[in-house]
Amino acid sequence: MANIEPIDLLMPAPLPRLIQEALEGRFRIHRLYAAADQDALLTQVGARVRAIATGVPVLTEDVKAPVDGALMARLPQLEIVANLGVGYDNIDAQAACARGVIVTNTPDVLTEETADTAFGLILNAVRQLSRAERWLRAGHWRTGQFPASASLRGRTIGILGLGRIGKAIARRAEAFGVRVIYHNRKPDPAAPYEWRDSPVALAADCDILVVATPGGAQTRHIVDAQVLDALGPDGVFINIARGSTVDEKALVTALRERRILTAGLDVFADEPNVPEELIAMEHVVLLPHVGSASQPTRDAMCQLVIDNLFAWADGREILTPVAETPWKLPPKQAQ
Ligand code: 8YV
Repeated sequence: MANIEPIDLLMPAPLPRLIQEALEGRFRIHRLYAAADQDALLTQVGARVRAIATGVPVLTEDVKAPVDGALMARLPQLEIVANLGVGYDNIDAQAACARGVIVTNTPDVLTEETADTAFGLILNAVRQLSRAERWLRAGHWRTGQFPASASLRGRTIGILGLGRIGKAIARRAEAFGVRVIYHNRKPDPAAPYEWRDSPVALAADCDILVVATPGGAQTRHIVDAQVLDALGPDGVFINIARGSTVDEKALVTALRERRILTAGLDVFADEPNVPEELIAMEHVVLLPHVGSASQPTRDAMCQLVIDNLFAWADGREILTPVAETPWKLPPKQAQ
């Protein structure tokens, strides 16, 4: 092993130490985010880079690092892009497919954690728990009574995107005695819930609309003013998917005008920038994209990134390629 030449790997965005330490030695990491002159770094090492490791949550306002066709064009030897996160809308998977580059993500290991967060948001938004706690801490209990909230009892949860995470949310809803309906492009014959043929129809027939779709162009603004109006003045909107799935301006307007009751949001259109108007709304629950962010789950996600990269480096079958690049071995290596 000592004689093996390290593989050049590009890291467009900073990743947790667990990943960085595990890769050191076998990989030569080029930290694009830390380069004073990114263009110069790409010119210098681009032709040698065979792998990318990246992720969404670590991005800040200053470090937006999409892995797009333009970047891939500068990396002619690229074979794999390993993403920390189940969502990979930060990567142009079609462009990767066209180049025979495998994209991997981190499904399954974060499903239950993210569903827990979704349910926390649902309970919090419906019962106004964060607001009640702020009220207590501010000393108001000595002189008054916190107003009664809405209830989960007898309500219907509408899941937009009944995939792995959507199903885990639905299972929780069942345990809470709450009815579930859903919308996917096509009905899922194995799903024991009623299907609705559009986001508007789903919103019209539920009380709590939960978005659990992937992000990206296909689901951009899938929740718009019309969907929010269909949800109605007693409706609760929950998003643990991607900020891009909702027209955020329409959401702010609907909340301001009380055309929906409240919202619980873990994701935003331009993270980490949250619209001031949302921050000022006491009845809305806002989280800093922590859906999967427990330490054990984040560690499991990191390990899957590491395992995918080492499997590829060793010529073993890759564990979790995404749908657009379903190869277990990169076409370039299999040739
Ligand atoms: C993380 C997520 O914030 O997995 C996802 O798609 O949004 C979250 O788990 C992040 O993407 C991890 O990189």
